[in-house]
Amino acid sequence: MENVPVGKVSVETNSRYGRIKEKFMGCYGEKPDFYARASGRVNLIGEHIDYCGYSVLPMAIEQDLVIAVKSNDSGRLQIVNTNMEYGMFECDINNFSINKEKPVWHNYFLCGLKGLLEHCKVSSPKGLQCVVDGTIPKSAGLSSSSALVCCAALVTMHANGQSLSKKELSDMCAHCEHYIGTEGGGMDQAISFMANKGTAKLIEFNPLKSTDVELPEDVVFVISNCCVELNKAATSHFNIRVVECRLASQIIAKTKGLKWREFKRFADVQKALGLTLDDAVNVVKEILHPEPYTKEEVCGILEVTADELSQTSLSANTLDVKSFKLHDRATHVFSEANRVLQFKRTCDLKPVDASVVLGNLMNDSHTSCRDLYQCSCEDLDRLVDICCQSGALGSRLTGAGWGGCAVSMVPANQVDSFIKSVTERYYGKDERLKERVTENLFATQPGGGAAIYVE
Ligand code: ADP
Ligand code: NG1
Repeated sequence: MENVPVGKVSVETNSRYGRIKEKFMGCYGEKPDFYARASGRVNLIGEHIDYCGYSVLPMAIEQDLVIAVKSNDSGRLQIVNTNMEYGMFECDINNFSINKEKPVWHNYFLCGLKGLLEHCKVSSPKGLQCVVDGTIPKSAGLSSSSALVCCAALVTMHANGQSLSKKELSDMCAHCEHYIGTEGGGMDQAISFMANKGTAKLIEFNPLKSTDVELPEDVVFVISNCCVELNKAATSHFNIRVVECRLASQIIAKTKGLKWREFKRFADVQKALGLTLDDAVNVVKEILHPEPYTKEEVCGILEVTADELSQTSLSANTLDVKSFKLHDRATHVFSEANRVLQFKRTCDLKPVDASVVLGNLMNDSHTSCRDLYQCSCEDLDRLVDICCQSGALGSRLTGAGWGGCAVSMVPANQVDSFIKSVTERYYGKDERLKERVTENLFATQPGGGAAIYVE
């Protein structure tokens, strides 16, 4: 099993690492022992289906999170951020708690720290002095939070002389990001560790597996941020969707005579019933009604009390939700899972019109996210429309949504005119956005995964 690579970095020639080292010496008076990095990612297709057990198709991006580290025997964790927006933090490394109600940035670090210490049963953890430096736009669907969680786990692993494979780290980090309260799937953590420069990946779950996906050479993927931010852990939008999917799969399971309490994910129900994804869409039509379900109706169908439902299906921040949209969420998940497979097949078979087929799949994915899954927002929809009018063959929201980024597939010879047009039509209209175009609108190539560097 493959481990995270350990390489060399020259702080003399790499100005970013040079600046991080300088900050580290300014804070702690000594030079760091090592640096760890974890990248952000852009999901090309397969939105809100990883936590339902379905494959997704992301690639790592160049933007990443780097942590410079020195270990000691102080029993303390000290973390400082190069961005003044994030205040410094210090705690006992053997005794800390993760605040779900107020997900301040250091709590993501603590998720990775706790996950690794528990997984490896480290009884006397090393004290850590850290400087964190991130370039991934936050709450923009590019996975800044997971990069921090994964990087913190990697730091803890290396400082304590532990060795886990990329796969073990991915599974462990997917689980430990739940400490902050969001019940995501494992896409972000898997691509963060398993990415390879130059290729997108099909990520499959249970068991976790990643396969290279060769993208057409005549297109470039361009990311644009609508600049509306939504923090997943601070709101219940994300977990409500997770719960809606869980309830829909449990109702389908029960109606079809399965032991519904044993099911939480669509993929497991589909497998138990021996359905194709197309069959599954028809089963949704047959069993679920398009109107929202009240909690009472769900309890009636599953034959449980409201308290029992909280145990079997809800999460801490969804206990008070009164109405669930099940038909539309389920239809999105099954059809999106199908689009991922079609996208991968098209990349493999390379028909002459491959980029048109892929573009259409991306457009359909956005429509489904917007209308059925309702995880877009007005500005993001406007940006996606502008991208399509500016020459993209396909454009869609990427990541959790409710704001954040669109990813567009653009003919390689039209990238400059695409960027010019989106700049004028979206960013140029707003004084605040005008100054921030470079960081929010950029072409991207598949980047590499997590790594450790020493000088
Ligand atoms: P994303 O979709 O980017 O993962 P989330 O809303 O889930 O967005 O998480 C964003 C949070 O992650 C931020 O509010 C902050 O707490 C943390 N975070 C992201 N980037 C950094 C960074 N460079 N330094 C410290 N914390 C960060
Ligand atoms: P981002 O874009 O990082 O908020 C979230 C989930 C993913 C996945 C996508 C939607 C976490 C850590 N990440 O990603 O697992 O469900 O939304 O496809 O919860």
